[in-house]
Amino acid sequence: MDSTEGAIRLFVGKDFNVLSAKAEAGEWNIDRLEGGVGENTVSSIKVATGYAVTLYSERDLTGDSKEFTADAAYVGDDFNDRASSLKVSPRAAARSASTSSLVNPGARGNKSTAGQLRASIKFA
Ligand SMILES: [Ca+2]
Repeated sequence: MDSTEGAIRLFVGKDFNVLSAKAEAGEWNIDRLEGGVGENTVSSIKVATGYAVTLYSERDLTGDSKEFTADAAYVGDDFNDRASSLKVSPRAAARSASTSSLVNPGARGNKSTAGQLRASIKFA
């Protein structure tokens, strides 16, 4: 598994029903993601191993926020149909014990990749 399949997958239904969009590491307004999911529609989310995602209730990473580090068949009453932006980040250290093959000590290189993605994002 790698990031080419989407570090994060967003679904408009609970229980991973109806795939709507994928997101790689970076900061995103939801309506900018490939797949074209709209704001305030996300109800469940899949998080690839080694990643974490923070959902925000408003655009440009503002408003209320909630972090996920694993799949969530339901984002919760507090965030259902509310997400408008999100931040996806590699979670290098936390997984090193159980999945060492996914995280190498030189993973700092990921930072430059994330930086590139981040630089290419234009919040409207
Ligand atoms: Ca919202």
